[in-house]
Amino acid sequence: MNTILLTGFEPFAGETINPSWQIASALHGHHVGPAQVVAVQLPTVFQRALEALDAALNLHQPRLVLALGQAGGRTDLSVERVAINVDDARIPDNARQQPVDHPIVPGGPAAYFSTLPIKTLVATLHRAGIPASVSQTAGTFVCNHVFYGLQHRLAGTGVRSGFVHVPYVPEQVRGKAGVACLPLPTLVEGVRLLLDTAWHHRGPDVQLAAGAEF
Ligand code: PCA
Repeated sequence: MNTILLTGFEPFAGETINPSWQIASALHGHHVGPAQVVAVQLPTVFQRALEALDAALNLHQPRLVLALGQAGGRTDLSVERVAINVDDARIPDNARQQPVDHPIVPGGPAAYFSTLPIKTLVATLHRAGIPASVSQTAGTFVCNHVFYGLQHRLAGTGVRSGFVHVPYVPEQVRGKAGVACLPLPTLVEGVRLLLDTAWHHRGPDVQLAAGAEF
């Protein structure tokens, strides 16, 4: 069975929804070529999120994995380039844990790159008129924790994987003046395009300047 694993997180930091899970659940069962999308929700809890991810990897044996997370304040679909080997929580997770400067994998590599064609993904979204960019940091909270754990587990297996941060949806920004959001249907279409492109892409990524000075 050709399976694509698509994960999203439970709400955190006082929110009642998490758009990452709304997107993932909307695409559950969707077909991409011969593959089928399986959506799995991860707890927004250090360690427990990786236990849930491990269970999903073992159960579904996916050929491609995309993890999604909410990044409130971002203005677009942010295709993450790199996961780093540190937990440094500015706020507590949903189990009230707040690790500071803990390695995710003691003795593990400092970082892992996404194994998705990040520039091709951004270019595809731009062609479709959907706001997107390459992000140079996935932060140091539970999203980076899951991204690092995912890349660590799949390193050398040939199974491609990566992480995309998504902005708030409109219902989350009522009363938050000047905070960016995108409509859920735009985000769902964007992630559908990301999965389709990542599944069908072969060979090297395109050369496209998408760096940052700071
Ligand atoms: N975003 C958080 C964790 C869960 C989520 O959706 C993050 O960016 O780390």
